Amino acid sequence: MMTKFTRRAALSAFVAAGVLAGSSVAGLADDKVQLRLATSGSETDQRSVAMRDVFAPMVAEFADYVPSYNGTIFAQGTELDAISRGNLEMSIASAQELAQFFPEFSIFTAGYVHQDADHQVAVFNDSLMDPFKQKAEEELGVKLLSVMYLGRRQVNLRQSKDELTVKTPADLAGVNLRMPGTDAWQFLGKALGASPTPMAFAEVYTALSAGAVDGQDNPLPTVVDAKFYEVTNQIVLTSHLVDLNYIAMNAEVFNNLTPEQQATVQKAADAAAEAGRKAQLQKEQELVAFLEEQGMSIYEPDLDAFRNQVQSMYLESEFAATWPEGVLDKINALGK
Ligand code: KDO
Repeated sequence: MMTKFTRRAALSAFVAAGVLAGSSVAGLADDKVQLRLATSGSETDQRSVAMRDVFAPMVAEFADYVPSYNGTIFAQGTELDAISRGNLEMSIASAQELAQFFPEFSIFTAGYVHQDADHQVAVFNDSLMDPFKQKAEEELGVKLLSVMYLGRRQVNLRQSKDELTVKTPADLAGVNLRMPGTDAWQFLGKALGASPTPMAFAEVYTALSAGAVDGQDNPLPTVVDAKFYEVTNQIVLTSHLVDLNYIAMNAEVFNNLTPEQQATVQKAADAAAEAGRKAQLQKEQELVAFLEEQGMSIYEPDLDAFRNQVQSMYLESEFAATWPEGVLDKINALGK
């Protein structure tokens, strides 16, 4: 049977002939760039789906996209350090993680600053973002390619609405609210009026199920995707953070691509971010009915009470002291 003349067949022939040895063999074997992406998100999360189904095919000619989900390869919050050290090429990063390296990134983590998904895109593409992108690239070796929409974070509690009705932040006093581990997240939990507990995303379902925490906060699509509705009874529509992620890539890997490949990677990241954004927004519309069918109580609190407390706490915080002069005004000016 005629062996189909493939790169692998040629390689075997060369190796057999001792023509090629060492790295040149590897070079022939797979001359594509490997783009390993680590995320604490699931495979079915809309950001993961968009990266697999939109980004990967668009770069497939010169890059192998290799995703790992649920924090299995790198625990949540360790991805940027791994990228910086060259042990990972990509992640779906957060401003909260970046704020651990550069405190001024906390401006993008502050409650009630971003108004909606379009506002996030306008801010990320505005020149106000240039110093932030530059710092991440020059000091951490991480290139922020595009902004992804994670969704409006809501307070999700084990207690039934009859047991605990949340109207104002005062009603969250003493509530043990799981928040992700970084300082910016813990502050957001306090600003909501709760007692925050740091915990990795992967542990949240079990902690809710066991009653180790009273609740957590995430957008509705995450509440459904992670099945938190199975172990909670209410959602308070605080929309306290219109949350985002960044498609992050090792800057050296990006810079070593040809200009055409760099343009394709940028286009693919923007296309994936847009596809994920649309899917997440669609789910946010649909899932209220689904969650009510699961027996969840879903209701709006006194949004002014939450907005006023959260915004004033941020403005008086040490986080605000790190925000470059005028940036908050520019962000607000880009909103509706
Ligand atoms: C979470 O841990 O609650 C969080 O929503 C924080 C986000 O920054 C992001 O890490 C997200 O988890 C994961 O992508 C899982 O959805």
